[in-house]
Formats: sequence, C-alpha cells, structure tokens
Amino acid sequence: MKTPEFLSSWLRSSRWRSREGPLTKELALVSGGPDLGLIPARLAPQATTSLICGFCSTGCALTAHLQNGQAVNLTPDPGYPVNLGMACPKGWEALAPLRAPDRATQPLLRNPRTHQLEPVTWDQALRIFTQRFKELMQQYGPESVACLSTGQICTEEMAFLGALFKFGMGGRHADSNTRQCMATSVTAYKQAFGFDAPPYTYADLEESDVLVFIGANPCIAHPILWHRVLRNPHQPKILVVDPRATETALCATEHLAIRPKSDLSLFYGVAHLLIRHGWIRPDFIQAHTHGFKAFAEFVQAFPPERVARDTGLSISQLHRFTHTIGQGRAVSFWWTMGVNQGHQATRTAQAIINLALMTGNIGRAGTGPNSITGQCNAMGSRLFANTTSLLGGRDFTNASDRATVANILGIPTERIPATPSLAYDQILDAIDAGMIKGLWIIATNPVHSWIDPTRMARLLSKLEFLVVQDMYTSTETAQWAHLLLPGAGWGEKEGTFINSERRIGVIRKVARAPGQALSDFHIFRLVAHYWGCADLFQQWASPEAVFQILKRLSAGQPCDITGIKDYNMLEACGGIQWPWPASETTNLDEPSTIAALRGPLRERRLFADGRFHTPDGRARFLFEAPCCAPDVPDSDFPFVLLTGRGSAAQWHTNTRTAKSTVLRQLYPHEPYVEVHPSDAGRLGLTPGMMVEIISRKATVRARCLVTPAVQPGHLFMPMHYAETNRLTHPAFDPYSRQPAYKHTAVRIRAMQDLVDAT
Ligand SMILES: Nc1nc2c(c(=O)[nH]1)N[C@H]1C(S)=C(S)[C@@H](COP(=O)(O)OP(=O)(O)OC[C@H]3O[C@@H](n4cnc5c(=O)[nH]c(N)nc54)[C@H](O)[C@@H]3O)O[C@H]1N2
Ligand SMILES: Nc1nc2c(c(=O)[nH]1)N[C@H]1C(S)=C(S)[C@@H](COP(=O)(O)OP(=O)(O)OC[C@H]3O[C@@H](n4cnc5c(=O)[nH]c(N)nc54)[C@H](O)[C@@H]3O)O[C@H]1N2
Ligand code: SF4
Ligand SMILES: [Mo]
Repeated sequence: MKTPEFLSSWLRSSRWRSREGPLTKELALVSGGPDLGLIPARLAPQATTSLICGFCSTGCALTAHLQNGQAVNLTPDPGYPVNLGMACPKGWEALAPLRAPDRATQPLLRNPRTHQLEPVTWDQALRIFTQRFKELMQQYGPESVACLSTGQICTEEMAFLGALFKFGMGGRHADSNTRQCMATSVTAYKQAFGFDAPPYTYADLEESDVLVFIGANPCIAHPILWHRVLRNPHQPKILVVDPRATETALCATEHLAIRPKSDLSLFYGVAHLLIRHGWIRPDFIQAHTHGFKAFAEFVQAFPPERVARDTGLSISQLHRFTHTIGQGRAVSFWWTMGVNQGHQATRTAQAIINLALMTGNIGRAGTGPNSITGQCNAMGSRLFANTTSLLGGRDFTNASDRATVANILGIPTERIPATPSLAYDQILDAIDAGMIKGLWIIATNPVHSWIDPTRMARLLSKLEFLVVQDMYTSTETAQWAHLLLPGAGWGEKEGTFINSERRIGVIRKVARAPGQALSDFHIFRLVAHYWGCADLFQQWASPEAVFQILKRLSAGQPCDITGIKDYNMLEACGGIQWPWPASETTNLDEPSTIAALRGPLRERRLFADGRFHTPDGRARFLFEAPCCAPDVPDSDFPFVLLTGRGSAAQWHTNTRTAKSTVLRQLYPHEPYVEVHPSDAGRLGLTPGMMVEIISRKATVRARCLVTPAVQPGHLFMPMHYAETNRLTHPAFDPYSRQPAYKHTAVRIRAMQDLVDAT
C-alpha cells in the first residue's frame, strides 16, 4: 500500500512518541469530561431501562437489565407499541457484539515502515485527521475530500456529521449506505408525494384484508413485522411477488414467482385490468391526483397476454391477482429490496404507488403504498443526514431552504453548498479519476457490501488519506485505513432512531465502551474542535441538545416534530411518529398529550385528508416504459444470480452478528448458493458439494444448496458472505442511483469439473 508522505514525517517527529499531547486536557473537556465511557449516574440505581434495538428498522424496544448501571441482559419490552413484547434473535443477542475481542479500543495509525496499524493518542489522531484533510483540501480544493456514512448511528450523530462535514469542514461530497438501500423509496415518494413520506403505521399490517409483499421477505428481514401480520384478525389474503419461494412466500395465500425485474410490466398490467374492470376510485383520482389520464392511456399497452410473456406468470394468475386487489376492502402494498435494488427501481416503486392511488388505498386503516426501511435509523438518515437532502428534508439547490437552515443554525448562508453531493457510485468514480483523494468512512463496510470488492480495495488504496470510524478493527474496510477511529456502538451511547413507520424512539447508554472508544457524537465534537470550527457548533453540546436543534430544523416541514418536548416525553409516549407539530399540542398539557399519544392517536398514518406535499396538493402518477435488465443471461452466463438476506441471525457484513455464539449456531458459516433441483440434476451438482459461480467479473466458490425455493435458471446467494459482491454487476437506477444488486448473469459448475479439466 502507498504510504502517504505525511505519515512518514509525522512518525519522524517526536510528537509520535508523546502520550501527552498538548490538548489532552481540552480533549477530555470537549468530549465529555473525565468520566468518558461511564454510564450516566442517574441510570445506575435503576434496575431496568428501555432502548430501541440497533439492528433493523422495525425499531423494537428492548429492556436492558442493569447491574451497577451496566446491562447484563436484554428482554423485549412488552409495553412498546411496536414489538409488543417480542424480539428476533438479533435483538435478544444485541449485547454480545459489544464484548467482542476485536473491538477497536484506541485510535490506530498506519506505520509506513511496517504497514501495520499502531496505537496513537486521540490527540495525535485528531491532529493527523485535521492536518491531512486540510492539506488535501488546500492543495486540490474542497471537492477532493468525501465522506461515506450510514443509517446505523443516531439521528443526532448523523445530523452533526452532515453539518460538520459540509458547513464546518467545507466538504462537498457526502453520501451514505442508505444509497444501497433506501434511495429508491426516497426518490419515488418525493416525486409522487412531494416529500419522502412513507404513509403507514404498523397497525396497518393488522387492519388490511389484502396484503401484497413485493420483493420483501419479512419472515427473515423484519421478523417482528411478520408477527404483526400474524395478529391480523381479518383472515387476510397475503400475496407475495418474489422470484423465490421465500419463507414469506411459503406463508402466502398466493405466491407470484415472477421473472426477476419484470415487476414494472406486472404492475402496469394490473393497472390495465383494474381500469378494464372499473375497480378504481374515480372520485379519489379526480380529487387528489394528477396525471391519471395519461397513465390510463399508457397502460393500454399492457394487456394480460403481454404481461404474462414479460413476467412468466399465467394469465389466470394475473386476473386473480388483480381481482383480489380490486375487490379488497383495505389493501396494503409493502415493498423492500426486490424493488429498490433494480435498474428501473424508482419507476417500479411508483408503479406500486400508482396502484394504491387509483384504488384509493391510501390514508385509511390497512392501506398504503408502504416501503419498509432497512437499517435501524435509515429513516433518520433520510431526513437529517445532510447528504442528498439538506437538513430536515430540504433542498440544497433552493436558496430559501439554505437561508432557513442557516438562520436556524446561526451560521453564514455561504457555508451551505448550493449544489447537491455526488452520489455514492459517483464518489467512487471520482476517486478512480484521481479527483477525490481523501475519504472518511463512518459505520459502513463497503469493501464487503458494495459491488466488486477488488475494485473497491483498489480505489481505497489509491486514496492519499482514508479514515475509517468503526467499532471493530477487523472489518474488510478497516484493513485499508490510514487512520482508524474507535467508535462506541449501539448501547454505549444516547440518541434517537426513527423506525419504518416514522416512530422516533430513544436509545440509552447501558454499557461502557471499551478502552478509549468514543461515541460517534463525541468524535464529531472533537473533530469540530481540532478543525477550528467549534464555534459553529456551540449549541451541539450533547445528543439531547442536538435533538432540540433537529426540532427547530423540522419546523413547518412535513416531518415537523416541534411538539415533542424531549427524550423523556418520547419514552413516556412509547415513541412518537412524525409529524407531531407544536400546533397539535397547544391545547393539551403534557400529561394529556402523553395520554393522547398512548391512546387512539397512537395509530398515526399520513394523507387521511388526501392532501399531499406537492405544490398543488395532489399525488402524481409517474410511469415509464420498461426496459431490459442489464447483464442479460446468454449461453456463456445462463443463470440470473439473485442476492439478499439469508437468515434472521445474520446482519449485513456480519461484523456484529458473527460475535454472538448463539447467532453463530443459526446460520451456515460457509458461503452457499441456492440451485433448483432440475438445474442441479442437469449439471451434476449434489447437495453440499463445492461449486464455482462465475460472473463476467469474477469466480467464487460456495457450497451447493439444492432447493426448489429458486426457479430453474436462477441462483441465490446471501449478501452476508464477502464472495457475493465479487460477482454482482454494477448497474444503477437512473433517478435514485441505487445499485441493482439483484440481477447478475452467471454460470455454475461443480468443482469436480474443474479438476477433470486440468
Ligand atoms: N436478518 C436480517 N434482517 C435484515 C437485514 C439483514 O442484513 N439481516 N438487513 C436490513 C436491511 S438494511 C434491509 S434493506 C432489509 C432488506 O429486506 P428485504 O428486502 O426483505 O430482503 P432481501 O432478501 O434483500 O430482498 C427481498 C427479496 O427480494 C427478492 N427479489 C430479488 N429480485 C427481485 C425482483 O426482481 N422482483 C421482486 N419482486 N423481488 C425480487 C429476493 O428474492 C428476496 O427474497 O432487511 C433488513 N433486515
Ligand atoms: N449483493 C448485495 N449487496 C448488498 C445488499 C444486497 O441485498 N445484496 N444490500 C445492501 C443494503 S440494503 C445495505 S443497507 C448495505 C449494508 O452494508 P454495510 O453498511 O456496509 O453493512 P454493515 O455490516 O451493517 O456495516 C456497518 C459497519 O458499521 C460498524 N458499526 C456498527 N455500529 C456502529 C456505530 O455505532 N458506530 C460506528 N462508528 N460503527 C458502527 C459495523 O461494525 C460495520 O463495520 O449492504 C448492501 N449490499
Ligand atoms: S426485528 Fe429488528 S428491531 Fe426487532 S429485535 Fe429483530 S433486529 Fe431488532
Ligand atoms: Mo438496507
């Protein structure tokens, strides 16, 4: 790896050996005092405290059982309106990852002689951080430094990071792993509704008589939401649209095993039939939407014969599917990554939105075009990360939005960039082109989770300065860092998360971070101090102080939360769904507000009045002709490789879940690939044998799992194994720039064939 000159000179200097940097005392003050890492005293005497789970976006509350202020065990919180006393294996085991031996416990700097990461003091780390990024920005301009963050830290932390990086440090290009995950839903909602506003409440899962799951496997990915479906008393029809016979599809009334990436044609075909049968709500369309006439003309070209050809479904399946939707009393549509990760993902999500609009399935109990979010705080990131949108869901290119934010934060307007950031893939291309030279990666592991780890590693090694801020030293991405900053994890810090149904919940500090690891919040405070921009962030003193700033940033926006007083109120109410503007509570004293939110107001869905956030208050019908998926199979690469979640016990790149001995019992340790029995028979593949999967880019090895869950001609590999993204094809939705991880042409062969051939 290339050793930056600055590291060599730093190591030659005497400061390298000094354990007592001149700012040590100040550092302690800035980052929270000498009791760094200690549980707040007020928690110590309590026997239990509640905090929101830090894995998926369901947002279950867990009760931490404390001894001397530290958690010794977790149980699901029975009083919380989300999980009603349930948790999945990850929630039960959420403390185990905190105690892992590979936790990052001190800042580490790469030694240019040994190429090893070696301990430095926080003072040294922060001086290097500041000096190096400033040098790059001075030499190559502010655009030469970028930041990739996450949907897995607290909202207060992401807002601080976004404001610090863009307004304080003067950086321009910041994106996050929500690009891999939720960018499509954000774009689809913004274009159709005028704001990124998932309209539902989890009670809708229990109130529908028809539930349609599209490219979503909640049995594995959102198990507690699936439990909410099981509580539905209306004997609902459950329709699952997924090329695979997933755990969810096996529980469905009907599984529509469509050809991958043919969803757009399917939904246009359903719209065609709904119109043909008159199963639409002209009154709703007339009063609350825009563009239906053009849409109705467009879907004339999608009769069942064509759609059956495109999707591989039978004409009778299409009629049955449409009939169930058309006749449903309360129909809800739920989508996740099978939709969001596609070459026409935004239009596919909007095709689902169109079905809900034309049938009037929105704003009522049990309805909605509902995108389920992925990470614990992807929703916080969507509103407050200051990456794609300006703080509070605003627009960087809008002068009045910039002025409002500058005014609320008390900073000069010129500090707010007037142009949006490059998207994730564009940041990577800019590194490749030598335009971006410095990168700060926080709480994401792209060498595993992004497409093509070989290219990613090459790009990271091209950088003149790479800072990785993570809980662990062992992640694939940390291996490339010049500087590693040790982050405290979930459970070791305070803040709020926003879950899929827009519910804001509190996380509490119930464990001590190991060694000198600091919360991301404290690291950002220190960076502001060392950078010399702390004066801009005087009010950003604690997570709860930042929550008050977030409230002010939300004022007048669709996500207005000015009526929420503080963390205590959030806890007393069992979390609060946005919006909760001050105007809603003007006539209520605090106990009455809490009583109201705990009572009938608890089920809060959007658009009950049919008014959307577009300038004319109407929702938009948006559509576009389907086009062929990229990386089409051919005779050399005849299979389509699908990817996704493998088990309820594995989380993404497995940096956390692999640390629990309980969870490790619940999933296969070696990478595996699902193959249909007919393909396995034809190719001589037997269960458990090692096979090679070959894409146009790479060859990987995995165990063969023979199962009819996949269709003939398809393979499936979980994303939790690093091998998977060595294969995936780089294609992106043009509007959201989200990667299309779920369509790659590959071939497969037994390792034995390889031995015979050589
Ligand atoms: N246990 C566990 N839970 C998780 C996560 C985890 O890593 N582990 N991650 C969380 C995150 S961040 C996210 S985003 C969510 C993801 O949650 P999901 O989206 O439910 O999970 P995936 O398995 O990625 O994809 C869902 C389904 O899309 C299907 N699919 C593939 N291609 C197509 C297509 O063209 N059309 C249709 N209709 N379907 C298709 C796949 O076969 C798969 O079954 O899970 C969250 N929950
Ligand atoms: N092929 C394929 N690839 C995919 C997907 C797919 O379906 N198929 N899904 C995509 C999706 S939806 C997603 S969301 C991404 C997820 O991809 P990543 O974000 O890369 O996955 P994680 O393993 O969650 O990485 C989080 C990192 O943050 C660290 N961390 C956790 N908590 C904290 C904290 O509080 N502070 C700090 N500083 N660090 C912390 C963890 O140790 C870990 O290294 O993967 C994407 N990749
Ligand atoms: S369903 Fe999600 S939020 Fe609930 S316990 Fe499991 S991982 Fe945590
Ligand atoms: Mo995700």
